[in-house]
Amino acid sequence: MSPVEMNLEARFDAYVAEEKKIEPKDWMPDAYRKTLIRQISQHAHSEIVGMLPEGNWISRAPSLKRKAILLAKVQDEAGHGLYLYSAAETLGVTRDQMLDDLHTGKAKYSSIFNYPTLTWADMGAVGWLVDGAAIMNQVPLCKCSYGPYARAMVRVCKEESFHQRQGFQVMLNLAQGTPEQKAMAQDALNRWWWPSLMMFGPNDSDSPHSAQSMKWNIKRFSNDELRQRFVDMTVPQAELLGLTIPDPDLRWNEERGHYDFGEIQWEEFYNVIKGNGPCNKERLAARVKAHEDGAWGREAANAYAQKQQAKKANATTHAA
Ligand code: FAQ
Repeated sequence: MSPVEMNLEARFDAYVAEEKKIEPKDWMPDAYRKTLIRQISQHAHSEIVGMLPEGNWISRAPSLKRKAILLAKVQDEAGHGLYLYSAAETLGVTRDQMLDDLHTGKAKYSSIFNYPTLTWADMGAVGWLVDGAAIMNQVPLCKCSYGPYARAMVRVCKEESFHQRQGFQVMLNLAQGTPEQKAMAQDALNRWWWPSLMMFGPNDSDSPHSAQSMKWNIKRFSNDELRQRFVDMTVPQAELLGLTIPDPDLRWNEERGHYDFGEIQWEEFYNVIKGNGPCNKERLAARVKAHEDGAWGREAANAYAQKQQAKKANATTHAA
């Protein structure tokens, strides 16, 4: 690194340490830019792949009201994807490049969306647990050092909070329903609990990016800290629902002031993120097909934008 670059980097570190925001045109270390592109694009991919498991139930929602709520939620996730792709684009990567990386399997998206949604109760469990975990992870990102990401997160978190509540309400209705409905809610909790804990990423000791991302104020809390907060928040909610968290080692630890919980099956996590989860192939195929089927829409939008630009240029020439 040249002395000029060293100086720039020291100033950058000091600026970030003062809780100031980095904006797209500011100088930033290459590795900071690269980490943000990686994290924000993976996050964007998660939002749009995340539409698929719930999209699966729109046509089978048990009432018109539930259908409308689910439709709105799934649309919100598309919006989150858009804000996030736009935030990543400010770092110099194109949307085409990001989508290409997703479609070729080069880019990751959240492990959680590679599990199937088998019953209506899964709509409750996804909202309650998956959106609950997403909020826990994303509220601190509202204070991340990169301005466009932090600002996108403010709106995302407000919407995620509505998503979490609608999921909890689905679970509550089922848990207070017939014994069959309660059993369906319990079964969904059994299947979604452990994958939800995996969403926070590997244990801190096995997380290659955490230390640097925390120094740069991108991540404000470690994977394990956020996972613990999620467990502490969710156990009383499960009690309120009258459901049992599928972990025989789960117990309140008076000394720590937190719940202790069992060992996560990391082998399963790594298997899923390598592309071998129950639905990886199906999810990727659905995204590629949606992209190909949408080509005409992108072409039409581009043609329209070009026409508008030409019209504007024409009007300016005539006015001059
Ligand atoms: N799945 O060193 P770390 C949502 C990868 S919420 C897949 O700890 P980092 C809302 C990680 O990328 C879900 N891969 O990495 C919604 C890295 O691999 P790489 C999305 C994972 O980045 C709800 C490697 O493991 N939320 O979409 C996962 O410091 C309902 C080592 O890990 C976000 O993306 C995982 N779970 O920390 C939508 C939040 N965990 O890149 C629809 C923003 C780790 O070197 C319906 N992201 N990996 O190849 C983050 O906060 C961070 O990126 C973490 C990972 C915490 C996910």
